[in-house]
Amino acid sequence: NRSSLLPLASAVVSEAELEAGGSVDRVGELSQVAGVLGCQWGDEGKGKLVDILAQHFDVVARCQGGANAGHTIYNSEGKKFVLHLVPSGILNEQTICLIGNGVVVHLPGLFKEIEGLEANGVSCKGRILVSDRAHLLFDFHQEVDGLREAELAKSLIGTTKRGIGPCYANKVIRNGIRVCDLRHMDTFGQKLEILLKDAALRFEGFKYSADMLKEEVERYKRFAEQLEPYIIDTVHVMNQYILQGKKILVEGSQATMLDIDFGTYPFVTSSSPSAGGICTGLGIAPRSIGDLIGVVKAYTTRVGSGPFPTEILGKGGDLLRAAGMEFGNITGRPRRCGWLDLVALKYCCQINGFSSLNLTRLDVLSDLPEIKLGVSYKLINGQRIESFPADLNVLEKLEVEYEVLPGWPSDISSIRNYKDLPPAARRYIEKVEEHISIPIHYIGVGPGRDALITK
Ligand code: 2SA
Ligand code: GDP
Ligand code: MG
Repeated sequence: NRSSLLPLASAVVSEAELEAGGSVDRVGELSQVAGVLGCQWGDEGKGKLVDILAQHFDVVARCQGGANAGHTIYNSEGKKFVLHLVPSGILNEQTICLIGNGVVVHLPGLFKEIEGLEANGVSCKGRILVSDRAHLLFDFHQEVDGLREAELAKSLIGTTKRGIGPCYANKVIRNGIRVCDLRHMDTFGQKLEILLKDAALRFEGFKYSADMLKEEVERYKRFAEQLEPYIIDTVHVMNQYILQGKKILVEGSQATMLDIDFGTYPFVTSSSPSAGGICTGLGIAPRSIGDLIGVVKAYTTRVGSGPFPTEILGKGGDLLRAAGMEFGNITGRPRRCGWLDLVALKYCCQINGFSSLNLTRLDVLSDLPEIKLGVSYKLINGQRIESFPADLNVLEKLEVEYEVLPGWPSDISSIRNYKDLPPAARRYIEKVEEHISIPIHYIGVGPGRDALITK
């Protein structure tokens, strides 16, 4: 069921469909195991789509990242929730929310998030499962994250300072502490001491004492008890769910351009937000995964440092930021804004093999006299390239070639049928499809649950 491999004709809404209203039920068509992944540098609106699709899935699972994610969703009364570790299926009462082995879990943050949800009437009891293989992210990881950034000074990555890199570093260097270790509190302190000693040796500014260690172990003894009902072998559970025919939706966080392997390294996160991260982060086989939906903003944003070929510097970027209210969910940092980059998007689509795309925030582009689409890159020597370069030196010097399309001077946020979109908005969508050869099945025209056009 990979419509990305089908000819583009499948992407275009037929005349008959347009006559019928141009709105198609795409959700019912999704495979048993499906995924929603970010296509750019994060904040594309993955949470919103996951929340909407969750009504049709039994399980929503996170496979990578941690509380660096900020997924914004709204309930049917329009109440806003920003989720960091809890999967975006939580507002749908029937959905089980699973945190897979690939996620790094900050327990104080997780419990705070659950408390906040419960206080706002969202029942989490018995609905959240946490992998016994997931790595624990401690407060000290966050401190180390800050110290590393301070050390990098001008060339800092611009992390969320949520401790993500340091925690994955411990995982990969093989001295990390996992959720299952909470069941052995007798040796927990020794393991934690090794990590703290390491940090103190490495960073002058990092202080720890025997008393601090003791206090942290006592705190984690309480967390261990509190977490016990949530802990499970999620690999076994996920594979059982698949055999039982349960519908599973995987929620990506961050995005392919921030992927540790495929992103603009070193200005990336420390996990695999691309398709491969689903298998490694949940322990399910590639062949069990069907549809993957790529979520892409109608323009581009990036928070943090690193190359951004289609960035609009100066006033133009400020205007787009103001129109889209583009500020980080956790850190409140202004997001850098730019045009849609089809070279980067094609690269991302190659890596992930999306069956369809969700183009989000199309409403934000309303009222612009013209809209640019980055269609190719030209190197300093004039050579045109079709692939996304690995080398930051190349990326920083290249020139982007644009196609300029007319804008539409009207508010589209209350439109629900494709055919009712202004012709220029449809032209923009179809132009992207033409370049990417993947159908855009979902179009976001507002933050609310209902503000989605299916095509
Ligand atoms: P980290 O913290 O180690 O993962 O940071 C490494 C890079 O990854 C980027 N990153 C993000 N980019 C956009 N949104 C993210 N989540 C929050 C949000 C961000 C916020 O939803 O708004 O509040 O600032 C996210 N998480 C990680 C990060 O900016 C670095 O470039
Ligand atoms: P995520 O990290 O990919 O889930 O995205 P974020 O929640 O960080 O940022 C996306 C922002 O855009 C949130 O504030 C969403 O409520 C909002 N949003 C999602 N889709 C749309 C859309 O189609 N139009 C508008 N105007 N806002 C949207
Ligand atoms: Mg976000």
